[in-house]
Amino acid sequence: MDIRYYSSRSKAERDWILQSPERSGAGLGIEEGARPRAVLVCLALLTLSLVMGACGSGGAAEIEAEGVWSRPGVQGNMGAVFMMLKNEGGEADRLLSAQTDVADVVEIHETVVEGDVAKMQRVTGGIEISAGGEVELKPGGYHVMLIGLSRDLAVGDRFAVTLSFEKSDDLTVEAEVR
Ligand SMILES: [Cu+2]
Repeated sequence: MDIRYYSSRSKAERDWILQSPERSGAGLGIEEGARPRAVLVCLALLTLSLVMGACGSGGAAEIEAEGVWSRPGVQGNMGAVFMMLKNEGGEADRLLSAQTDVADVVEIHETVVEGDVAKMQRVTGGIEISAGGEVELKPGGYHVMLIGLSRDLAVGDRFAVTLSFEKSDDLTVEAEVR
């Protein structure tokens, strides 16, 4: 028997391996055991790169909010927040909801005119911002409705509003009371 193959092993190891033909594959067994781990690492890296790719600028929606402002208001009454929403990404997205500490309830509304009556209604399904497009929330149109102000909003005050989208991450912006 040629034992040079085992020359890097100690005599005790050689003897142990040579005792049983099945064990002669022990060295390979370690290699084979390592293979599933390598596959798992590859899968993990692939998953990570896919996740990172989805977060990059490659087509995903990327919303920016500019000129965020609010009307003044009195505690207990209603208020409204306006802004310009820009989608810098390559995919359409939707503003679905908003949150703020200064109101009990926050809804996405639009003002619609029926005959000579202007009324507000909730926007079902959110406000769509097309890929590369922009939508202005402005008096007489879309707005973030603040129902039940928890404090007075005086000109010059600032407060945080968090916007939630269908695809983009939540975006917290500062509204200025004008
Ligand atoms: Cu409204």
